[in-house]
Amino acid sequence: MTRLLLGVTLERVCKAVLLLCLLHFVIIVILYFDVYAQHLAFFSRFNSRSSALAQPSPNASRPHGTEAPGPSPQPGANHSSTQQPLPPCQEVPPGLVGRLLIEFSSPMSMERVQRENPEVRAGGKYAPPDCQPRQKVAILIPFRHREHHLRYWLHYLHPILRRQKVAYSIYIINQYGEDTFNRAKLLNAGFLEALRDEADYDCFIFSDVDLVPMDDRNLYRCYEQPRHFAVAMDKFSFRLPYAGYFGGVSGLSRSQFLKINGFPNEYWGWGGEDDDIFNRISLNGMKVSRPDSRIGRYRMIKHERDKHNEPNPQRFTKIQNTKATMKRDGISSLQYQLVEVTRWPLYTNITVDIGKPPPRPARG
Ligand code: UDH
Ligand code: MN
Repeated sequence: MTRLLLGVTLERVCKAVLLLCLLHFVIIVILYFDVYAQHLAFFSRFNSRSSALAQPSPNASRPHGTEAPGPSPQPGANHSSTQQPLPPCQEVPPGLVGRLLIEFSSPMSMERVQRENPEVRAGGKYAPPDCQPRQKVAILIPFRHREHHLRYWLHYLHPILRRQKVAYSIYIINQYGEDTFNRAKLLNAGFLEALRDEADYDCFIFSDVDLVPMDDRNLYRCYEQPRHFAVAMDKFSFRLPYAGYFGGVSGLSRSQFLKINGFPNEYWGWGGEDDDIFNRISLNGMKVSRPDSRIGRYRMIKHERDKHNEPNPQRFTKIQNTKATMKRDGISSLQYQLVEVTRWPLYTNITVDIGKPPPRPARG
């Protein structure tokens, strides 16, 4: 009798164990398919993204019928309409690393920079894939014959800007011909051409091609007040050279830029235009904002003075007259010819003919 009872109990226990095993197996199968389905969804998203980007990029106007030379367009962020809306990017990007090691001794090739930045789309465009950026930024670089500096700039800046989680495009504003250089007029032309390319930029950052930030906490975006980024450059012993310095790298929102009537067009050659811009900002009731000097540190690639960019002897008198000149000289009076727009993998080149300085009135 006791044996029979023991046998029945044992049988029940065995059945229960078997049932548990079966249940366990079913749960494992369900979980397995769930993970598999997620993988499938991920890869199908990835595939649709790369195939969408295999299309030729819509090109900006090419006045002289030029083709974008070099390798084919690069992939970049492109969200299909079926995807969930992205969460807004965090105010302070989580992936910043702080102080950076910047050096210009090892040679840099464009092939290497391209290879190391596959996320950048044709024309030097990027948007964070995982969050909705707070601003859309056009970065404008006044340029002529500084290809070796540009390679370093792109090498360092693309990864920094990606970590900073902004949507951005890089525009090289290349001065056509060999007449006297005019940094501020080039930047005015760049402002209009960037907006012709994409009409919804919120923010414009104006950077010399030879200046690389040494800290990625120096966020390339626009602020409540016009921003001066290059606070502590190595060539000025990491100090602001004077309180009203606004040179090197600066940033204005679209409305801040328009409020000051853009930049002056009449500073030919080196110097003064940045002080004129500083005056415009103050005269229009705004105040320059800056990062802490421990964060706003920069290295400038060492170079000699360029040809056709001699110091402008008129700059000292001109900066005394900003109040009188800013209303007539600026983005409202800008004249130039667009020569060529070319989308390269890591930047958009915009070549403009901005003319030459007016002849000096004869003395006597
Ligand atoms: N730029 C060019 N090409 C030129 C001139 C200027 O691309 O021919 C652009 C470039 O973005 C450059 C910016 O304009 O970074 C400002 O010009 P700059 O770098 O010549 O100005 P900076 O104040 O130099 O750095 C002054 C000359 C220093 C000579 C020192 C010799 N030891
Ligand atoms: Mn320089």
